[in-house]
Amino acid sequence: MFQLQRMGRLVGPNCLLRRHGATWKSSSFSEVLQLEDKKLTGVVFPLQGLEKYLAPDVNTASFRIFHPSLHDIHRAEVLFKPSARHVIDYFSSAIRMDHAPQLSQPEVCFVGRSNVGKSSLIKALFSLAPNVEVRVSKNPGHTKKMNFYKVGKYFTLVDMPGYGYRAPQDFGEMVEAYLQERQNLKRTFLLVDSLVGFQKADHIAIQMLEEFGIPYVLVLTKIDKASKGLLVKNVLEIQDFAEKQTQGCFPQLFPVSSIEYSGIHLLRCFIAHVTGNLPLMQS
Ligand SMILES: Nc1nc2c(ncn2[C@@H]2O[C@H](COP(=O)(O)OP(=O)(O)O)[C@@H](O)[C@H]2O)c(=O)[nH]1
Ligand SMILES: [Mg+2]
Repeated sequence: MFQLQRMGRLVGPNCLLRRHGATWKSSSFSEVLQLEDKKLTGVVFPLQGLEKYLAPDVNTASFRIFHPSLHDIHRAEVLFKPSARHVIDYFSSAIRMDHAPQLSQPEVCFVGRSNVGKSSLIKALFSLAPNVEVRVSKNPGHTKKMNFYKVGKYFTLVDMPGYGYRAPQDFGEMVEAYLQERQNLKRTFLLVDSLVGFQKADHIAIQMLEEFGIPYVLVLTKIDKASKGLLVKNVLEIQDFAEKQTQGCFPQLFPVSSIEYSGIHLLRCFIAHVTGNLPLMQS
């Protein structure tokens, strides 16, 4: 048993682009495409956006392992837009594995320390479906349930209870049972806070995923809050760790900001791809 518990510019009448200091915010890909090239790269491919801050000898090959075309990113976005025939919504919650809904469609889950940004990330992924009620707990460590969100008949996203700070004792067991038993689980996203990097609880979670042989992906959250220096340091350390010290970890990190939408379009595309809904035309 793993001890997880211890541990403004307007360019058209309907344009949603808003100027916020020096930052552009947009959740829709067609709007993001209107950004000038440098900003577009930073928002859509945050790892490449960091390349200019790296020493010239740093090997950035792992920054482009998943590198879909802009066309593929646009195709993926269609899955995240609801319509009368494609309903995206909260489905149910469970406090134990035997309460989890029986769903056969592919599933991905989001795990990480309390407050790392799991629910906010799901909200950002669903920003094109603003009616989805994403359950965000007011007090850190109080999301005790697994929350299931169905994206039509294509896939399900699962917001898992946080581990670490003030997490009740049964959290580890619930997460552990889900990861081991869920047949339709296609990928686990483990979120790490870009302000603090890996914490002890993250290493315990990684050890568990490695031991179970579950494929997982590291996501670096809140990148809008970290200085470029800190971000580069954490990105390089985490990439290096993923490449050299893990078996089941996808060797490319996904940095995101759920406030500025950086990395969100790429992550939507990756989720569509790993759930078998988007064969890539180019990669
Ligand atoms: N600046 C910034 N804050 C974020 C981001 N993601 C989450 N937060 C904040 O971090 C806190 C915890 O987020 P939440 O999604 O509830 O974390 P969870 O416990 O992992 O579900 C909240 O105050 C969020 O507003 C982000 O990308 N940028
Ligand atoms: Mg939450």
